Amino acid sequence: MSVVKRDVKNPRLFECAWEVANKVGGIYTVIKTKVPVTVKEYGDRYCLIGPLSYKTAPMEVEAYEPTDPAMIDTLTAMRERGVKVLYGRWLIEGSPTVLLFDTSSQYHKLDEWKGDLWNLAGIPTPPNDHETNETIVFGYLVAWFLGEYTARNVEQAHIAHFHEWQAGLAIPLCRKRHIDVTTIFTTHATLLGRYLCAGSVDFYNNLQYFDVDHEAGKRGIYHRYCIERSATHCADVFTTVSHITAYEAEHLLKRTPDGVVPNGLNVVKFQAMHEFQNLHAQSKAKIDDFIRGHFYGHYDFDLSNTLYMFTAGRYEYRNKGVDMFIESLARTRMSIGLNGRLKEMGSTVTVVAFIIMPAATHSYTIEALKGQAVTKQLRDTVTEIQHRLGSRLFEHAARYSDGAGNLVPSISELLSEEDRVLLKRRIFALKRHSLPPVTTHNMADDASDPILNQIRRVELFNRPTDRVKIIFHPEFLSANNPILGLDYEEFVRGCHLGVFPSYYEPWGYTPAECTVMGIPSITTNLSGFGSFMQDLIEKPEEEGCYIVDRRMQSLEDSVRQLTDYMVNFTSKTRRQRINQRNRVERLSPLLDWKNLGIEYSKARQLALRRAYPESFAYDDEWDEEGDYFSGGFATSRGGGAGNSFSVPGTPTLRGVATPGDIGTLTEEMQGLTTSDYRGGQIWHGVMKPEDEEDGYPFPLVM
Ligand code: G6P
Ligand code: 1S3
Repeated sequence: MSVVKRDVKNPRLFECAWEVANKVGGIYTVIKTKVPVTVKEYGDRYCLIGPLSYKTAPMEVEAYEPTDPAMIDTLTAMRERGVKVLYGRWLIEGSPTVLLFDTSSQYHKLDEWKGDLWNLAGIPTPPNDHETNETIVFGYLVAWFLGEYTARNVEQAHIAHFHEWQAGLAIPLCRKRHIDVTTIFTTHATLLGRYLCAGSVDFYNNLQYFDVDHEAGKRGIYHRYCIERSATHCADVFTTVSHITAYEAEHLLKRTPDGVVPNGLNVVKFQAMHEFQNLHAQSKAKIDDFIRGHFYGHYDFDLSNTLYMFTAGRYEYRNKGVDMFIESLARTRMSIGLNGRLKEMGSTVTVVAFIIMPAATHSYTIEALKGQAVTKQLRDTVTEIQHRLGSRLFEHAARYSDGAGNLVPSISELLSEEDRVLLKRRIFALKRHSLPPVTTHNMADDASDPILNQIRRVELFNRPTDRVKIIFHPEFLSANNPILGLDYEEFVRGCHLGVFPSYYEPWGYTPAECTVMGIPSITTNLSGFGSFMQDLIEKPEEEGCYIVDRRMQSLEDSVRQLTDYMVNFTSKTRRQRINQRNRVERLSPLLDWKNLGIEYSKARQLALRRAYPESFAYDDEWDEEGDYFSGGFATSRGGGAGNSFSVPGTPTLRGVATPGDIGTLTEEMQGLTTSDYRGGQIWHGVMKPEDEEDGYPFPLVM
């Protein structure tokens, strides 16, 4: 590719995503948590590129002027032509350099660039698709930048890594313009996959057969699909975040990925094991406070015998498996769900199931606010009385005896008539004629909201007789909320079990986050994370990582399996739960970027080798030195802590020895199909019994 010999051992890395310093969804988590290990490897040779959002950038980025002459000249040249750009440090751990382009500064070029895109790649673009317009302007700006910069910095090799279709348009442009940069494209989901799954399509059994152009056209996303597909095909290296998405990409984007780069997290290790257990107890106490208020008047269950389960994420009812969660809590076509099973067993355990998914709402319900208010008044009153009672007790005791030998007075002697009246008033205020609400908010679309409708259908109404209570909180959590005022992380720590029975989930950060916080979770083998854990750990459920089979059994059986997992969880003693949390937390090195970052290093290495083969021809000793495999990464997994009395044993892994074993990125992978590179475990869709109906999976139970 290159006419000049560039330095491939000290390359420059540009990582480009729509969510750089701009939180929209999961890719922000990927980029942000990965920064420390990438900075460790690349230092100042690393630069992230994203769009300039005036809403978030002032809080996230500190501007400074570059010192690299090629960067100074490039930015000067672009600024002279009206491009607005913010160069600075992203204020996160690792403080990486970022380059943010203001797309609005070049909107006047949109039509010209649209025409160019059509001439260059035959990609059509409709006039009013804002997201696509942004993608085009951003893509052209990034390609412009890379062209200018690589022409000025001719010493180093340049790697440009792009995430998702919104950032990927620069890839075909770099290819067509012969820009001297090697490119990587990582997809975190496919456009078509997401659309198809959200409908009632038997997705996994038909992946090979979809007429992709037709399906994209039917959904009005043909132009977006073309951008995604051209990025996929023009990249030197193409990767996805999981094997299941690799399989999907092979069929929907028509390129077999070069390998998988699993998503990691920035794992924070506590000095002592009990620290995260203490955090659980502290956070749980805050959830307890909310529960007392929410269930006022019906607070007839014992909080020390109550378990908090939850699901959370973007409101994708079917894709995120909320439908299966609710069904398993209540009842199924052939068997009773968790609520019925607990009643049948005569269990005294109460389960509160939270659903945290943002939807359109008007405000909090009066009932939800009132519950917290009356409980708070009661608590304040009890505190006041407690003080008065304490003073009286002290006075009495200080006098040694009342003369009648009465050393310790009874409570009725200490409680004044006034206190009694006040307390009674507060208790009467707790009287309630309605059941505790299933949602905390007034929903904009109450009558047709899928979650509310399913709750109504399965009749989970928070009755006193129900062992399973449900709370739908249709807003993301924040410590500033007047109700359930906790940040998401605090909430997760306070819960006992995360439940994420997803149908479409390329990776799935929610159960991964539970794992690193030491909270057990349930996921499925249709999620990237679930399959990843199943591939690595021999008996994941023994480690507190439960995986529902949504591939090889009927829907009814999957629901039953999920119910069984939850029922078994409720039978654990406190000691068993504590041990399980310790075991789960021990899995976190598997998800640590310090280990998983190696897959990104391998992708970059492959990209360099493909773009500059001549630089590697006589250089194989480089591999043997382990240059790109070391870089500060740990070389064994699951390790760290030794076996001691209070520490659970290391989980049994399926023979993986080095971080590199997890991924799949090798040059030899070329030409294979995804079923080959799963090491014999062929991905062949999901089982669908003949009698299973199409369409909505859970029929009405009358
Ligand atoms: C942590 C705390 C313990 C507490 C326990 C409750 O382990 O360190 O003091 O008893 O959590 O666990 P549970 O599963 O009942 O919420
Ligand atoms: C995607 O975000 P989503 O929730 O739309 O990317 C995430 C990061 O790779 C991934 O965890 C998730 O499964 C995908 O679906």
